[in-house]
Amino acid sequence: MIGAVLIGSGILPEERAREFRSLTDISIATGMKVIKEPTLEDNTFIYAVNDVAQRGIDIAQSDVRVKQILDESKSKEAAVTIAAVQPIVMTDRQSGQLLHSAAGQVIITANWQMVEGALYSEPKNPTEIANKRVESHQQIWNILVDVNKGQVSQVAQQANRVITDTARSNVVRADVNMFVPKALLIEAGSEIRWSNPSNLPHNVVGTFNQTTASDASNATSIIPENSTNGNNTKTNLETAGLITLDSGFIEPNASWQYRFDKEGIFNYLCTIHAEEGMRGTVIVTPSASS
Ligand SMILES: [Cu+2]
Repeated sequence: MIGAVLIGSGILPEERAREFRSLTDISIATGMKVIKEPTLEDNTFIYAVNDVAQRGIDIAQSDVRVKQILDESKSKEAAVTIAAVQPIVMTDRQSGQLLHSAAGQVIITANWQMVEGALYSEPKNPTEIANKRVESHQQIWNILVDVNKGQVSQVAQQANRVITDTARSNVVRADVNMFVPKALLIEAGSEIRWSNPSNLPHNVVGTFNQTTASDASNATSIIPENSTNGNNTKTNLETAGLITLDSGFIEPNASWQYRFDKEGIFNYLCTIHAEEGMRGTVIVTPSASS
């Protein structure tokens, strides 16, 4: 039995990373398992860090309190992220045995935004919202489950985070821990700049799917497949009309920009804060001048 289970409340992810110690006799299986990709119709993203943690999602989703959280979030047209982050599964190198604790943790994040007090649910052109007041709300719930007993042991709601800003044309603010605005609709040939006014690094990672938004609604891949396993070469992804974009770390007060030359849909996330639901979408329509 592994005793060291990190429970997230009040600890920033980067602080958790600092506490990480490599264990010489134990290896940690990694690889994000994507269970549901977000689509334009249902902006819910579900992933687990491993098969055992994935059990926590089913356990949580059958709980009455969790069902209520998800229903309320959907009624706000929030972008919902469900991340099963515990338990970590480890392999004992000597016996080859898999070890994990019974304590599972599922983090549910709902992100919804308002422009001039009206719910921002449909992505808009940056020029339409420029100089307007944008409010971004994020609500986080920590669900603790017992993966052996199949029960939810605790549902804890964290404080609501709010970021208020004046929208700037073609700029997405990468802040703690949300992208503002979370979705934009632009014409091919436009450039978007992600700027980081916070005191933490962020990144922009995802797959740009070169297809029309309606076709892409059922086939967007937020996690580049070649980042989770080495089976897909970049060439295969490119022939499929998929381009992997990775900004690298955007340090505090720095920014990163990208010009979208073709129509398509770009679902992305900050991999550092994925479990906190830090993700966004850029929809690129054909250029009006071509
Ligand atoms: Cu981030």
